[in-house]
Amino acid sequence: MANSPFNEHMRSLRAVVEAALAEELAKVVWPGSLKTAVEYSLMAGGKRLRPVLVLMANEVCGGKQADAIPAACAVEMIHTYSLIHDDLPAMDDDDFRRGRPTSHRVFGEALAILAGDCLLTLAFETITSPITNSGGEFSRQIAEQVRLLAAAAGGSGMVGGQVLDLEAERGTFLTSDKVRSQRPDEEKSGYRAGNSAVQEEAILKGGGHDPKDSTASISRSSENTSNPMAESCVVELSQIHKMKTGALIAGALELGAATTAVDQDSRSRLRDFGHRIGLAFQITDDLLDVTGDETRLGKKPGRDADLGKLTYPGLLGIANSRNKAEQLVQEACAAVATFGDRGKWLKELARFILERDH
Ligand code: GRG
Repeated sequence: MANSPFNEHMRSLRAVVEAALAEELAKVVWPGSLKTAVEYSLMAGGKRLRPVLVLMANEVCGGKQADAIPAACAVEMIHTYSLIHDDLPAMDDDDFRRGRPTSHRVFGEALAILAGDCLLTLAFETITSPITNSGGEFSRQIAEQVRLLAAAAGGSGMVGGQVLDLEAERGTFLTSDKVRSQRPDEEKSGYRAGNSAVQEEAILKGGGHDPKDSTASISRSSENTSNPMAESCVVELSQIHKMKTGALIAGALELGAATTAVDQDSRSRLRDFGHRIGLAFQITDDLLDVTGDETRLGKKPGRDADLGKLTYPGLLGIANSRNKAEQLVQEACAAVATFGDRGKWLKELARFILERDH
């Protein structure tokens, strides 16, 4: 399995990403401390899932890989910035990330915040770099990529989802009793579901919830409980993660497609695939926080329970959460079936998300 064609392909795409990121960093002219802090987080390994998705989407759409590399780097820069900020004391207050002490533990809070800010802006510099490389000619395709990246990362995507997640943790709308009463008995001793308070109205009105969006029904169609109260909690949780984790993953796939001249139908199929694997990824992440191994994870498991987070295993139990993730991956694979054999790497990657141990 270690040398399967899929693993070989993943290794080669990751190597492309590592080299391209190193090349981007080599070009910057910044104060030394800032560069050191950015390099510390950006070059710390990581699965490189999102940039690999950009490259795979470009590949499945018949594009040239070189055209997708700036977008792939930009997505990973934004992802890394989000991890640095998410680990800060004002958010999750984590000590370890990617197997090393978190940025603020090493460089202090101020420099960690600035390293995150700098990665966010570097992402836009990088994605627009073909403009300068091509002698100043502004291409419509690059403008579209900038729009997609900003939408995935901003208030109707990742940042908006993070806000809803914080509100779910700290607020008061969804009472803790409502959540506590939904936990399956088998899990009660394992972890707290938390003092959850998702602001339902904000979720229903806001955050990229487009009624015409074919993925808007994901959470309901993948529902696995006959309890309406638990169902409503899971719907809210799915909406948070559709934005917080899913928007950048779906955005990566759509960005990959936008580096080619592929038709709209293929593009929306890739976005749909992304939303479904994004949710499956988050469910797996929640499961790993309960069942994962510290050495493989590169951070301590059990943080969700410590922080009182609302999670899928907390609401549905471990077995139902696994089934839900499995169902989402099947739906994702069906969405890209029209690509035929060219879609095989995407399908294998969807399975990898389900089976990952870190
Ligand atoms: C702070 C603006 C801001 C946003 C934070 C996505 C996010 C939003 C924070 C990450 C919190 C978290 C641990 C979410 C669970 C899912 C997730 C994104 C895990 C980390 O991604 P991986 O597993 O990490 O792809 P690597 O290190 O492999 O890149």
